[in-house]
Amino acid sequence: MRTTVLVIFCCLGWTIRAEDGYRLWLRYDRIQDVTLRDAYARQLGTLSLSPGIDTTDVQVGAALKELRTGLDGLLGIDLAPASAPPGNTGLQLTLLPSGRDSSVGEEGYRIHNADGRLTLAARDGSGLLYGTFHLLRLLQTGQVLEGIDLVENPAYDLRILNHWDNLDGTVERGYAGFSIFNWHTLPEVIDQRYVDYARACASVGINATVVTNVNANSLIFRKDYLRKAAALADVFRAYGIKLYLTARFSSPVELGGLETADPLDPAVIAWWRAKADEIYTLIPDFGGFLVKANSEGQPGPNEYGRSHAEGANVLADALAPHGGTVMWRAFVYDSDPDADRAAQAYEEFVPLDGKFRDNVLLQVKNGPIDFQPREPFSPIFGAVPQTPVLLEVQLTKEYLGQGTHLSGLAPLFEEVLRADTYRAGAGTTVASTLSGIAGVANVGTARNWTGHPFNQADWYAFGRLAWDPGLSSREIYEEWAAMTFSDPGVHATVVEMLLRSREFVVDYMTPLGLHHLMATGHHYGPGPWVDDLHRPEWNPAYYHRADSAGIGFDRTASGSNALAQYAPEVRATIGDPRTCPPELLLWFHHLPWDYEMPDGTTLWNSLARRYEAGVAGVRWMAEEWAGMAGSIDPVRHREVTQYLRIQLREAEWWRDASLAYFQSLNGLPLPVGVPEPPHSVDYYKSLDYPYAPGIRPRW
Ligand code: GCW
Repeated sequence: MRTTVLVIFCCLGWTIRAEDGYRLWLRYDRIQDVTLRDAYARQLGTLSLSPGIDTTDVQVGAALKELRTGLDGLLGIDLAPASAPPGNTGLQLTLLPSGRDSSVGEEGYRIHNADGRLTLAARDGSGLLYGTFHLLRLLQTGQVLEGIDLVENPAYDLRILNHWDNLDGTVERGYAGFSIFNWHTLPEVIDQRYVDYARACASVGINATVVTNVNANSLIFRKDYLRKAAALADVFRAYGIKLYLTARFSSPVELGGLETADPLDPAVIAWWRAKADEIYTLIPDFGGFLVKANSEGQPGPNEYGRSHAEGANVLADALAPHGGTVMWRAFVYDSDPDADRAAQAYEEFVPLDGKFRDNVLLQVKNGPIDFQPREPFSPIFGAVPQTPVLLEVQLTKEYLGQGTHLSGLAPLFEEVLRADTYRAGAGTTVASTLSGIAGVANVGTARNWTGHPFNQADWYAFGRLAWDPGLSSREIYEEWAAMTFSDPGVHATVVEMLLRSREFVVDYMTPLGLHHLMATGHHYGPGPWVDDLHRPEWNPAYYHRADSAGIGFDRTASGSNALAQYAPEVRATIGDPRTCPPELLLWFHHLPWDYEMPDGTTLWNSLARRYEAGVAGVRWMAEEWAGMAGSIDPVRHREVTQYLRIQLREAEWWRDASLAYFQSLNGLPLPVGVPEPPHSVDYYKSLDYPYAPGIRPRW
């Protein structure tokens, strides 16, 4: 895992090393503050294991290995595990017998310092592993260990990454290279990346992963592929990570040779049972299936006149004897020209509440449309009390700059987790309604895993929030910055950039509640003018509804009434444009261009200024970053500089193309301070991007 590290120059006392980003936040470079390092070394210099600890347990083994690697790097000490007798000083690892210290649950841990001894206590191997990573994080972020006494338990049992990785190695909506899972060389070749991926996940508390795309391929269920998947599961097990696979609903036909995939057909039921049994012989702790059905062309139970619950239940029944679960996605919409896409998932799934088996979770995207830079929370949260729900967020930046734009996602995650659904009275936050969190992964074969170095922070933040949704974005970014960049002089600015950047993206792409204005198919760049796609809800014009008189999607009672799907308290605020938060104004309201905003400006002027503010924000980030040149290792500094150059150019493009288009409808002048678009709207319409990620360039 250790990469070639060259000391290349010193700056203000800080040694800046060459860095390629592969080590993520688990860098473990030597702590340069000698006093602090000596203090840690005194506290952690010896290790004793309580008698109950089984060192042959793979998770205990992983914890001990990480501890040795971490302390070797950070402190330069060589811990010899289990060699030291239990004593009064040093570090002690303890397994809590059942009945003792009920504050620590499964996967949880306590770190406690008293009388010169630091104890890490947990109930199981995974708790020791998470506690180890926490301890190392305390050192990496320079925390004082004296008198420490903390207990951590995960908020949710399921904290899962979803890879949209295809069996051919491509990644749908992936912007960081190809899939890290190499189905060609598995199961023999165990790439060190699999181990380091698992370490990174475990370090932030991620305990499950779906390694295949929701746009699924039945082949994954063939024996040879299952053996390959089993090899991955073997690696992940040591890091507390369960493997899941996506299930293509038509697999009984495609792979099983049956004539139907009707979930009520006895042969189909038997096929799924046999398949589940087979999987569990190869992967005894297999997690279960993730399913996208009757959505965007994927097969599903509706084709046989069956409901989503009937479809999910047949898979759930097959997994139940083995303890597996089904995650059934609520991302379902059809192309009814009169329907509001934002209302469809709720209409489909809320009536099914109570009809799913106990081992089915409904997986709901954060907003009612599709991972936009900003959406209101999905009305399904809190509305299906009898069904466990997983929140799905997207780490890969399909709609937020496709991997080249710096845009920290923690504030987006935090916004949805803290949103009040009012379903069971005030304070029924989305977080309080969940049974787990899923994140669409943003990693690939890029040397630094995520392409843009700052995208590592999204992986980090996702895990931390899935473990503890009460954390603030600021706390998370302060940790990440301290672990990722050596010079403390840059941390505050890095944190500010991450905290503010998502709002910049919202402003230069889709301000004031606008949404889905990205160009067709690849979603790269602006395309607000597109209105000729055969499915109405794939057209940006469907979403903004702008004309000479006004703009916005009326989702109140005078429009689609999708607003009715929210609790009365939410409706009361949002339903009136004067009390609706400006960030969501045009999501819920269609308003005239001269509508007066709370600050007295017109809607048009306000909108135009937002576009400009987004661009100014990127300019600010570029200047701040340039100012840190001597304090950040040159490779990562140069990479981010280059990406910021793209981001600034594209932010200007978004602003200019959007304003030119809206001006072509309303003929209004731009307010002072907002530059005229340099080209006509026809020019922006004429641009095409054969190199946009995810499309095959054609002549
Ligand atoms: O956001 C859309 C994407 C599709 C994706 C789909 C989904 C995996 O454009 O590429 O398919 O969502 O979430 O299923």
